[in-house]
Amino acid sequence: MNRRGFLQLIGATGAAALTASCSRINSVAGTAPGSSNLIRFPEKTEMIFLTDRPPQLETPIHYFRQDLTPNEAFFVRWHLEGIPTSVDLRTFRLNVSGHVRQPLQLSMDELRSKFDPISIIAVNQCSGNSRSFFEPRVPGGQWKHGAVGNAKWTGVSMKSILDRAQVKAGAVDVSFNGLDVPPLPSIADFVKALSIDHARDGEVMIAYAMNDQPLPMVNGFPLRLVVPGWYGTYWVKAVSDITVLPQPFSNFWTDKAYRIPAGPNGTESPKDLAKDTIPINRFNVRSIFVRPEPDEIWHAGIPNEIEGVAFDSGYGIRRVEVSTDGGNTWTDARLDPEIGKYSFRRWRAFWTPENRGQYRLMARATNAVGDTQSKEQWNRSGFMWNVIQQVDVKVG
Ligand SMILES: Nc1nc2c(c(=O)[nH]1)N[C@H]1C(S)=C(S)[C@@H](COP(=O)(O)O)O[C@H]1N2
Ligand SMILES: [Mo]
Repeated sequence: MNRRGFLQLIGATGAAALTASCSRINSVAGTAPGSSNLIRFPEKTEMIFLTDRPPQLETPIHYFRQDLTPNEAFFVRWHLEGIPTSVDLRTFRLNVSGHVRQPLQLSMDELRSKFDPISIIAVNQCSGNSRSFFEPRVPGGQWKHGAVGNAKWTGVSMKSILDRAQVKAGAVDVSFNGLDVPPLPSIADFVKALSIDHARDGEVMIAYAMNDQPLPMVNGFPLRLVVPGWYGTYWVKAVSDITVLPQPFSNFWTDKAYRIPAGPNGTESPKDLAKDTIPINRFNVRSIFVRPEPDEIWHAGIPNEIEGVAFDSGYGIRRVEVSTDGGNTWTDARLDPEIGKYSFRRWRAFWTPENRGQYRLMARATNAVGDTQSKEQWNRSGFMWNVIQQVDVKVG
């Protein structure tokens, strides 16, 4: 079904469906640089293929030349095979229950009409973005740098929903469950939680629109949690059940998975694994080259525009420095205007290589509280990669 057919279906019947079919564009084998296995899912463009059951699709880097990542190119990550492929908006309700005086069952119409809408531009990034660069290698989705995207999210603040539900004294956590289901009873349902204070900070939101359009089915239609500055694992998709808890939340996905070493920047040594771990939380600071892409050939004697994006957990990017000589000398890149503290901050630098040859480019971002990127980093889960990126470019 094409996009228009999909939207017409929502308009005409209040129901939306996703055909489960998808097509492989190109089956290049191997991992040679630049060779990507592309796939097309309903409502999505050609994406870098990791897995299809459940879908894990990566955004090609050239989409980051735009401020906002188009919905059709936004990365996709699910844990469980049983993902929702259709949602009937006539019967769908967002349920709010647990430690509240006024449980709620909200229809999409009520969410739109009974609450003030808010919008926020924010980066969503998978904890495992760039995992394929860890050395020694670690198991898990072998993402390059495209398990991240920047979008304008519109919906209702979690605070306004919780206020309407009248949270009782003594609430500790709020858990979020989506419509996806485990394939076997032995596999834990994907449920995540935030502290009650975090859930009520006025920024955490339930989004019904992404870049002013309904969410694509595989990005959480009809509603998803948006947790600005925090890793994607908390951004529960197709969220249907919110439970306020008078005790700390606990399940496989918080007690065993998505934990990082308690030390600085979630780092540990492969030879001496950290004994203390904590739940993954806010983004560290990082920068990603958008141009040149690894296989681009640039020209001597003319100005080439180096371009990238940087972001952090919301302090804001203060500085991006670029090196064109493998890190010996650094110059400041020009930052584009800030379009939101949780957004990508775009940067660019003009560079006129004098001679032909091979050059090593590097970029290093620093945020408003002085955090910068790491020189080396490792952890067993392949989380929070923010090593200063190197791109080798051929000047012809
Ligand atoms: N219901 C549900 N929500 C989920 C997940 C999931 O498996 N099920 N995965 C999470 C993880 S780990 C990430 S990185 C983001 C990815 O969001 P996206 O697919 O829209 O890019 O969704 C999060 N929300
Ligand atoms: Mo993730």
